[in-house]
Amino acid sequence: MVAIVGGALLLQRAAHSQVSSDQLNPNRLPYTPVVTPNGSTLPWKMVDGVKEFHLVVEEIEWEIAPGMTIKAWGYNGQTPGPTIEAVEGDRVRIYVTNKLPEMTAVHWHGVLLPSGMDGVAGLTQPGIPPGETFKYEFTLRQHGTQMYHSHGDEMTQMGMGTMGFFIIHPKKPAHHIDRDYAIFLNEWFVEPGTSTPNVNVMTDFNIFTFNSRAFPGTAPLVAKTGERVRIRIGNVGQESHPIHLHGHNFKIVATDGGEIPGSAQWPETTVTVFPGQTRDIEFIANPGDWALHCHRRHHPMNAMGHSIPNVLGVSQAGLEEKISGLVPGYMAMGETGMAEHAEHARHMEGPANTLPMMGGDGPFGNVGMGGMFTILKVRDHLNEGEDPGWYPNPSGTVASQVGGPAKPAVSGGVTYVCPMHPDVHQNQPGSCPKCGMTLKPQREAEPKGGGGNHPAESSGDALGS
Ligand SMILES: [Cu+2]
Repeated sequence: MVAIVGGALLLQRAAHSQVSSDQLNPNRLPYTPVVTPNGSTLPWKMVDGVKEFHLVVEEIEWEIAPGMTIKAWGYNGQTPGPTIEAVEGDRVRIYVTNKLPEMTAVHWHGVLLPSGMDGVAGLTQPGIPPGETFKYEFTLRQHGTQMYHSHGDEMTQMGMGTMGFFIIHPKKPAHHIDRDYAIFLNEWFVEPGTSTPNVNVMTDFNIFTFNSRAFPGTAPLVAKTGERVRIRIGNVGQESHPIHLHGHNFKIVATDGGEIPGSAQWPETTVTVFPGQTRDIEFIANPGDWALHCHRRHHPMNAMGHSIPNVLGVSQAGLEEKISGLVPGYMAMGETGMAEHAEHARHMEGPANTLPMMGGDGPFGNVGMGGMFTILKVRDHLNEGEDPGWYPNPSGTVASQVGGPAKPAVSGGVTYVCPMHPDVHQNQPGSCPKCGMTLKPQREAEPKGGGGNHPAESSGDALGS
């Protein structure tokens, strides 16, 4: 036993390194390897005809997005843990070493196996004590998107991130897949300024993640125009997430219970994944930059201040001056919505170790999103392994301002005003000397002749009212 434990730990060191090129070389694999954005694939080693894997469950430091790092619990330095890939018919042996401060067990969610390998602490095995290694071994009798997660003190352990994909490829795929992605959903509550998720929270989460990353920390998905893409989505969290893909109709082709027959599939643009479920979607990629996000409206957002008062539509004129006398640096906001928050976050220091509600630069300015949000980038040509940048929209296919872009101010034309400090205004673009926000163009009295704008539409001009 000591020798096995020692060997497992020794091999685990190697497991932390990159997957060998053989294991990711599609030409040497009988399947299209799954890509786990912001994650990795678990290496394996063939030992006497058995695929051997090694997982170490431990406390880790995990970056949710630049500017926010949490103390999570994960496998092999990651949450979700590295994706296990195998093929139907394989015999697998999985060593699990527990470096958590309490017992654990690993349940192979959706995998058909002997009861004693099911990984429920107390029911099918004793919990793995801290410092010990257990061995699971079984033959894969199915294919599909399964998961693994701890099954002992679930509230704490899964709340801290102990989960991962267990993907079993069919022996003979029904059709070829060009890109195969896997995204784990999760939600967290991390009090701003702290780094340990509060696993006691049941409903009011403030960080929402794809593969434990929040936008703008989420890696994009890429594909070539016309390719068949599969996205596998898993959830062992506390909430359901309706995941929406722009620019495509897809079909839900499988659940963790197996494939859905073609006659039972229907087209969708949103797939809801409840806790304890996986869903596979497939589609043919259309060129563009397409948002992929949870459609619950708080979930493509970062840390939310749920206890703040609702001031939407409430005039805060003069409030800032009064309160800033008592609270230096006080800034009134929310009167016109929260989009300005993204602007403030660029130049104002927020609370430590948390994320502004939304952020991320796009080709047209700030992307007013966060949380469960990423981008599917589809191009006619790709340099594999490189981010293709922003989509070069064909001429005439971008929504644009009626009357053309804002022109430099002329007398009686446009003036540039700080949304926060109405006393700051000037006749050219710039930023507010008080708060640094980008000044917003506002039309003064409409000059005769429409000021060069489209005359028929000047009344509907999109400039500030
Ligand atoms: Cu959601």
